[in-house]
Amino acid sequence: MSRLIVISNRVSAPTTAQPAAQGGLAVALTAALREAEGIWFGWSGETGETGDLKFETFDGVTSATIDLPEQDVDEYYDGYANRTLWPLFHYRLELTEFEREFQGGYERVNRVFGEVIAPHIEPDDLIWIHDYHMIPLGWVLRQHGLTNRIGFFLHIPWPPTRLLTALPEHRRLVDALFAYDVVGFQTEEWLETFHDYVTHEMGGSLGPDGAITVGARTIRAIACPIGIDAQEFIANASSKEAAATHRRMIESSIGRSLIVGVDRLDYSKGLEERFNGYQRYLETRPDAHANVYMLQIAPPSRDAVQSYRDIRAHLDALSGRINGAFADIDWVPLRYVNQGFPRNVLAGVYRAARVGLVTPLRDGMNLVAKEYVAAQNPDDPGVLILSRFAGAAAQLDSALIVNPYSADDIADSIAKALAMPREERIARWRPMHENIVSEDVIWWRKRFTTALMQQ
Ligand code: ADQ
Repeated sequence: MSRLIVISNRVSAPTTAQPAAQGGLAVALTAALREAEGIWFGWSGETGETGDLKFETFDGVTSATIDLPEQDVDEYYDGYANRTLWPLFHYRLELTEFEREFQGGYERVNRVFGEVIAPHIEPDDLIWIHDYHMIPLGWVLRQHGLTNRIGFFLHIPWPPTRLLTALPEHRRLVDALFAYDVVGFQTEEWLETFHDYVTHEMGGSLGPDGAITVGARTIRAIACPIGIDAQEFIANASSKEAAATHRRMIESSIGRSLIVGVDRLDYSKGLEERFNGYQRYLETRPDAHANVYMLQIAPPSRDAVQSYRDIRAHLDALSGRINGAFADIDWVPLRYVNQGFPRNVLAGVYRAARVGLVTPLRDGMNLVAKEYVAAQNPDDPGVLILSRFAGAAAQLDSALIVNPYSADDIADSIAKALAMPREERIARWRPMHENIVSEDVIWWRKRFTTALMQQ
């Protein structure tokens, strides 16, 4: 059997230092790495001279990491990845920074990754590279003479051609994708926008089974939606910790219905617009005040980037204004919490919530929507309100689908969700739950690696 080599910006294989710090992606990939005796390569997250790879094997999985010098972290990670590609790929041209140094740092770090990783690759290894930090890495590995099957999966949206062409080096970036054998996107929509670029900007042609030909090179591009570890999350939701959290939430809500949001603090998640929508609900339904409250959990991320500090400051102010305007002596309408929680605690919070409010302005997939559905009580499930601009909306189409830019739409959906009879809640929840269980993270991993092996 071929080994599986996973390469991503950050490694989340279990280590002796952090045995349990695993999300769904890490769970799926570590299971595959364990079976295939593979290696997970990436940045350690530490700043320092790039020395040799540091190998660590824990619980049957080997990880190999390097440190990066401060300049590389500034230009590659905080710069090109988070200040150029992330906003551009989330349709936020006004937040996108175009700096030659960023692009230079990005290509330099990808070359460094290629140099340190290439000597460890064996001829029949299957290589799977993840996300926008590493788009050129497949091309770099080809320059080192590697002829292995190499696949790439993009976790975020693929932007429309007219936006992408604002990037001075757009053609160079997309050319690099043609070094892969298989390129995977979260949804058909992102795949279609990629097709549009390839046909209009590169003169490429589309063939059967996802084949795309540009010049002499043919690759395969597929839609392959990521799932969650559904079984683990369902088990989480009925764990002792989840039950204790559930009790704590119910007790503290004294009969009021909970609306929950859980997101990294990121402008793409539509948090300001969500708060505005909740505010509109409170303004237009004064009778509902005594019956409802909202909990927004949003751990800060990417603090080195100014636009993230800005959105954090806006949310601090907006949450304060909402509570100032509507709170009563015994009621706070919005609990706004900036910290992370263990997964079984989150599961208990989701289960206690009558409404899950997931309203990104643009999102590759959005795993919180799937976790919320997985955590519900089958006999009395809550209602998922989901942005039409989340990749997850293609699969979870029996949610209440909203336009996240419209405060009225969010307010009306909250009202509808809170009034929804149990039969309708069950009828909407059931197909979503079936989808989450059948197209889980193991299904996703197998779908991608099977395509890569067939290519
Ligand atoms: P993210 O943008 O990080 O991922 P998302 O898919 O929502 O977004 O995943 C967030 C994960 O972090 C979830 O598993 C969630 O439970 C966890 N999380 C969030 N807040 C937390 C908290 N306070 N405590 C603990 N855990 C918390 C990117 C893309 C997405 C895509 C994923 C996977 O932007 O569109 O779905 O990759 O491909």
